[in-house]
Amino acid sequence: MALIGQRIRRIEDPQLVRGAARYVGDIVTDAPALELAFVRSNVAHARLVSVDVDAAREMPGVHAVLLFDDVSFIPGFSPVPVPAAALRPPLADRFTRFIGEPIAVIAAESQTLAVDAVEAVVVDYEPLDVVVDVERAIESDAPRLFADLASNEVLRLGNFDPSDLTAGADIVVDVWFDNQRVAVAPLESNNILAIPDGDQLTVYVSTQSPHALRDGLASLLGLPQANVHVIAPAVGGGFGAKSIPEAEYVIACSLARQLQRPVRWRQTRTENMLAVHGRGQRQRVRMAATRDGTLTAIHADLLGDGGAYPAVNAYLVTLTGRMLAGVYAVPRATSSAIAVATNTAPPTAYRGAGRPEAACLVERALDMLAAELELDPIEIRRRNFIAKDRFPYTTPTGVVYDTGDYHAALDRVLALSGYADRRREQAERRARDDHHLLGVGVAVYVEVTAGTGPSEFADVEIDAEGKATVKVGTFSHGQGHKTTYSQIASDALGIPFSDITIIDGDTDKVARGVGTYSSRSVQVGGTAIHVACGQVVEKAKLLAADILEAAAVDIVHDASGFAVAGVPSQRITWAQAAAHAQAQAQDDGLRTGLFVEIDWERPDSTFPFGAHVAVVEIDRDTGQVTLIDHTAVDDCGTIINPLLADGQVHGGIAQGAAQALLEEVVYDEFGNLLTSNLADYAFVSAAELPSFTLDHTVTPTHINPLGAKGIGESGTIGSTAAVHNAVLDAVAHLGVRHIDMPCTAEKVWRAINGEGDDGRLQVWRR
Ligand code: MCN
Repeated sequence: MALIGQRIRRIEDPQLVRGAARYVGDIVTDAPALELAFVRSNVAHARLVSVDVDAAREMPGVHAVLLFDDVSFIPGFSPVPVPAAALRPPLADRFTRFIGEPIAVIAAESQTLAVDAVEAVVVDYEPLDVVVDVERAIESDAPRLFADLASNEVLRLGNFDPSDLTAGADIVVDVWFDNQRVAVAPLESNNILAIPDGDQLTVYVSTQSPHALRDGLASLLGLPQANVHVIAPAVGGGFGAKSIPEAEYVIACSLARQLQRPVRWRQTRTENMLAVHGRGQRQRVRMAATRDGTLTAIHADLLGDGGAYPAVNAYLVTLTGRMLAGVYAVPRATSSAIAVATNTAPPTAYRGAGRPEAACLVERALDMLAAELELDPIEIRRRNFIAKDRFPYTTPTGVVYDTGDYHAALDRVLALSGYADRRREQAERRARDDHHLLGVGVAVYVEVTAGTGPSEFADVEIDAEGKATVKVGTFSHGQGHKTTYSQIASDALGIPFSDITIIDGDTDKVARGVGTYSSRSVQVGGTAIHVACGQVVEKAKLLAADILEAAAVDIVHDASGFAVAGVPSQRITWAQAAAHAQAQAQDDGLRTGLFVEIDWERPDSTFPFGAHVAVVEIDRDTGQVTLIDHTAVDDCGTIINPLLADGQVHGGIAQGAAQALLEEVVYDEFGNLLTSNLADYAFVSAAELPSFTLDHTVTPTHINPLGAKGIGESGTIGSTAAVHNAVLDAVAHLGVRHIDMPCTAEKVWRAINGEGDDGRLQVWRR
């Protein structure tokens, strides 16, 4: 029986649930590790007049105290070109630009001693004017973060002056949205342990991309890659934010080399909340249509909050612009994108990374347009969908969607969610002026997966017992790749699932690798495994032909091995084929045995899609919103393991609903972070969520032989917009047109009571 498509339970879970998994913090070193603690800025914008570390240096157990002048590398990681003046220094250099920015680092015999020494450092700040809001930051008289730059804009791309959006339209809805900053908040914060041995360095680190991190560390430390060995043990969640060489990591590694002692940095929860954020985009959207709701144009002006050193977020804002057409055959879609520096922590990638921002914008504006035209939200969507016979479809933003069937996903989710009944119930509640308002929100999304990282490495080898070892360059940090990849390999090889071993997360064991992000692993890493396994089968056929003295074309392969077609009695097992490969091996120093190594290059990205329906209940007296039902129909092409895919969607919906209803990173006007711990930050828990109803449509892609697209971020992308729309649907009859996320009780109550935020809505009508 083929294993692809089976709901196989995760083989990873027993050790996780038993507490047997080993995280970076669990690794014990022979020589005790020095622990790092950072002196961090408690002023959002200041000139550093002096940093007095003398007392700290004298404290018992302190081995090193470093300031900017003591560190020579420039991490400055950015996927898009930002001006050199705005690159982030590893430790603050004369200026500090956000609360939490590291100024000095202490290495001491224990974490307690290091933290005590941090307290002994005296920093003299000369406070400077602070700018926190992106719209304020681009004003000409705004406080500037970088004296060498003319303004706080660090990146400016796109079409700033769309020609007349009213052309051919009867209505234009013009509105502002705030896609707020949220905390990534993984269960395990950032962690590193660097163990030196002369010029060699072994690094245990909580990362999504061990090879990329090794390459980054090696280059910043000025070492050959071969001298750096990165091991990612169990990782307690990454959600997009554990891909880059953090400045703290490079400092830990360089101190370990310098002091020839293991060095460990454990990021505290507060440090994580201070530094690790996602989203943060202000959006002005103009959506134009004819009277019957046919879209004629969409234009978005996007302001990406890059924080103090715009880098990853400067790229993400451009990705939002590229996905602006959504699932609709709108003839014009244009955008401008500005990445703005503010006195806040620089946001990074967070589950969906640029695509939820696009889906939220399109789906919310479309509901507003429907309301203005008095059209049903379902009807306006159906009218504008890209028809399924138009794929591959090139959007006006130049993106090529591979495959899609948006009508099917919407039809399925409406049926499954009991949409019509919900609408009836809503009408009844409104008729009897019920204090519990019912809202039904719909969102149909398309997203891009494997957007970056075009190739992946796989190495498949058969051993003397006929078992397979698969090494792969992706790294599973919660996605269950060992299970999923074993299914793929088992089907391709005909070797039992339990006889397959998957190895990832170790740069010495796996020759190369790109990593896990952009929901790329199954479609690129999984395909690499599938293709490599196919080639191993072909090699084994040659070996079997040799043993059986037959022609290779006559050899057939099935789960019990290899045989000449029509002569099933004489079989060659995998073990025999592997032994024959060894016997044939030349003594030329090259790798021997039955194996294949490949780098599979994906021809293009894939475009998963789906439709979500959220149902909320709002207490009219308090504004409290409760998500009472959420139904998702997602399409990631061929599903390798529906159980695990559902698990991915579950987690994604939780995070998306949390952004719509609860979570927000809040700074005050002085740049103080008001949400620096899990008591002040409204982190979602299971108690706030209903059980979800999930289903899938299956529209395979032609981009890879598995037909698979990504699913790791879909739940987030569909749910944020659906839940947000549900809240607005619940209060629409009270005259409320918009509430920015998160739709907290206070905001909803204010909106119901006439103090709402209408998104500065303007409507032009012909
Ligand atoms: N899957 C499947 N069939 C497909 C696609 C996926 O069965 N066609 C299943 C597989 O079981 C696979 C899993 O879904 O193991 C995820 O596959 P994929 O969509 O390829 O995504 P990645 O493995 O590349 O994971 C990355 C993605 C991203 S970008 C974020 S952010 C995220 C996410 O995964 N972070 C996570 N899910 C997470 N889950 C956990 N537990 N922790 C995180 O940090």
